[in-house]
Amino acid sequence: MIKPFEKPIYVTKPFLPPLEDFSDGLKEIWDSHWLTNNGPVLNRFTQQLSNYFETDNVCVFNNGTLALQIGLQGLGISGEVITTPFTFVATTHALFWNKIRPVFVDIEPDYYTLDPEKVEAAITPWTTAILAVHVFGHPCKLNALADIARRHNLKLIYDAAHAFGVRVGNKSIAHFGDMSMFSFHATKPYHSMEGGMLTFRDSGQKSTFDYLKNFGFKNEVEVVIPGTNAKMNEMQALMGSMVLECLDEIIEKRWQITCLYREKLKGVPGIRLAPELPKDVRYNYAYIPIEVDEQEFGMSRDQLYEELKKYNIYARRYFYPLICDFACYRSVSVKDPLAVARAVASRILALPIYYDLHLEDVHKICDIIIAINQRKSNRQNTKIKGKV
Ligand code: T4K
Repeated sequence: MIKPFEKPIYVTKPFLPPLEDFSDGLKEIWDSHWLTNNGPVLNRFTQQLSNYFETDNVCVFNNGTLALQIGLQGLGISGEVITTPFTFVATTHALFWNKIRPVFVDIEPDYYTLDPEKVEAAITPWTTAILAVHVFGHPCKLNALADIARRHNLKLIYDAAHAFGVRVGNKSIAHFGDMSMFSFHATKPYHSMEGGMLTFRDSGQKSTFDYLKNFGFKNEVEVVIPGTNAKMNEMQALMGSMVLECLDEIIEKRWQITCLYREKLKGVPGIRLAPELPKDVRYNYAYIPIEVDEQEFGMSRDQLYEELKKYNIYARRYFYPLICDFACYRSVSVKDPLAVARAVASRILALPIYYDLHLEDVHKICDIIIAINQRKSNRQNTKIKGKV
């Protein structure tokens, strides 16, 4: 029997820069007494992001949810938006807060992103945009979605909350579609404690987003739009700036962890990992989602999730239930049967991955999964023999 971990192993754990370095940064904030409202640290951080993403069209927010909400408002999206039910609930909430009707369509089975064929079939005269999610950092079907958006004159918006650092064909993923939202939440590979960002194609939008996140102020005496307060503060910006400097190292470590999971779980009956991404994708290894096939593995995803807890491993069922099954969205009419999304939501389990996770611990997590599987198969074999 493998011993449980002494301390809980959560699905994620934020990377933190050395405390002394953060304290040095805090000193600058203490000296300036400038805590929020476009302070010097935020301005410097915004410039770093702009360099990193190779565009001036960036706008930083206090979290990803408000970034997306404001982005939709700023682009004037209304009516119906075609989107995925297999995501974090904030994607749909951002539509709701803009009084936009979500039209849920199915995902594709490999990487769990929106299925372009289903998108095209769901377009109505009220459709104004597609809101797709690079779920787990897996790039959506970029060309197919762009083609549909162009032919139907729709805005193409990406929830790229999981995709910081992802590149496709040597271009940042931020350069696809009309607008992308990135989350800098503590649970993400890249973070600023809380935070978010929009990148966008049309530079003319920048001032609208800036006004919207600051109550609509254009200057001290003019409010040009009923905005809200979604500003990032100086401490978030300091964290964001420091974590950005370590991003390559963070991604490298997550790559090692992912390779080990892939190697160890390969061939375990009933465990499926997403296929390797195409060669032109530089992935950020944001999550380790596995699908658990109840028949082949010998137990359901929920049973495995509970079993892992006995070993002090806290995997997460990202993303279950589907958004359309949450009480607050059950009244939304859904025409697509969502066959793939339903199956995936019932089987998906995100395993622990974070910078501090030792490779020995990854070995152990996999050994535990293998042992659980073998124990179950042995019990089933004994039962069958007993019947013969
Ligand atoms: N769109 C998508 C597709 C998203 O996934 C998200 C957020 C958004 C939009 C909205 O972006 P933000 O407004 O959040 O910027 C977490 C995060 O809170 C959320 O940001 C994230 N997606 C979602 C996928 O995961 P929970 O409720 O699962 O997090 P929680 O608090 O249970 O944390 C998970 C584990 O992480 C904990 O068990 C322990 C560990 N943890 C967590 C925190 C917060 C730490 O070790 N330290 C920490 O500080 O939602």
